[in-house]
Amino acid sequence: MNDKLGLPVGTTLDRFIMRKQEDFPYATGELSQLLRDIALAAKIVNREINRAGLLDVTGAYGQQNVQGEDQQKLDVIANIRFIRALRNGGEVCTIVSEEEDGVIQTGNTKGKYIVAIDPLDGSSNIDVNVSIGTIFSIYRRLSDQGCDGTMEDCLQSGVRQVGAGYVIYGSSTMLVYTTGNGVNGFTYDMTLGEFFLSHPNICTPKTGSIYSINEGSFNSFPDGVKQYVNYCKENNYSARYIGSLVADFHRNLLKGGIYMYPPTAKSPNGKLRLMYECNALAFIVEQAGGKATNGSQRIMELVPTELHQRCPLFIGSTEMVNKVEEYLKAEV
Ligand code: AHM
Ligand code: MG
Repeated sequence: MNDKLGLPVGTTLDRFIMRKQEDFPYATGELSQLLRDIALAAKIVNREINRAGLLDVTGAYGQQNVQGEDQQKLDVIANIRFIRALRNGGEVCTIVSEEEDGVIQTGNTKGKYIVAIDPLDGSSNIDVNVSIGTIFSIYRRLSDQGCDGTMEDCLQSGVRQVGAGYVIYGSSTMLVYTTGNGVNGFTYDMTLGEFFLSHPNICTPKTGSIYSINEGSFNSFPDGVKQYVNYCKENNYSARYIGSLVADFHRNLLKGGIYMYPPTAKSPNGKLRLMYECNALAFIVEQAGGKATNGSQRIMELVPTELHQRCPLFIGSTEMVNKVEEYLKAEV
């Protein structure tokens, strides 16, 4: 926030995290440190993205990730930056990343936390200067400290998240996160190199009039989704689809709306990944008063069995998610 002269008067992310920690007298500060490490990596990635057109880092890297998707150079760069920051920070023992087949052991065997991350989501939009994002979930390990994190530590359901957030690299860069006590958003001031609290206590509207879905796949949507999309049109809702999950989600969170990625012929389980895309946003939307399901079950209660598991996603304003669920239920 700025005063009348345009000078920043807001709380920095660092101070905010510190104040929150003071609310919990027995907290050791490790989660706070972890959040600061993520913020640091986000600043570095933001710098790389801003200079992307100048540094020859746009375009394909020439390899596919574990999911058979073409990696972009910036996917690889962001992956390296976040892993490095989490490794150096020391609080995380194990990382699950969209860009890596298996788990990444940081060597910090005393670290208490597991992080699941999509380092750069929507990266096919980089070349055309459209908003992209980073999405992360934080879990406390179940195994004892002193050794690497286990698969059981990683495959925890979303209800066990202790923190989650995203960074949107947009017309301005923002970090939005929750540790289970509401949702707060911070805008990056590039000139000062700081995130400032700009969106305290974000609450999402109960309903809205924006629907976000890739309608090009309409013919292979489940009938219930087809009917809901038609319902949106009959009610003159606005269709808004950037094709960058964080950007679509962020707009709907602030304005009210629904984002949907249903099963399609091309992606029978939906396209989005439970562990580092759906769970994090589900935690945030619930903390902001919204809802996230796979069409019938709460996203955060799904139990992952694989690191890169996909699931359908219906997320946003509660009344809108309820409505599409009604149509899906009537279909059976
Ligand atoms: P990615 O993780 O490979 O970038 O894919 C996820 C992205 C989301 O950001 C976006 O909402 C979705 O894929 C778009 O998919 P589609 O082009 O099938 O609509
Ligand atoms: Mg992604």
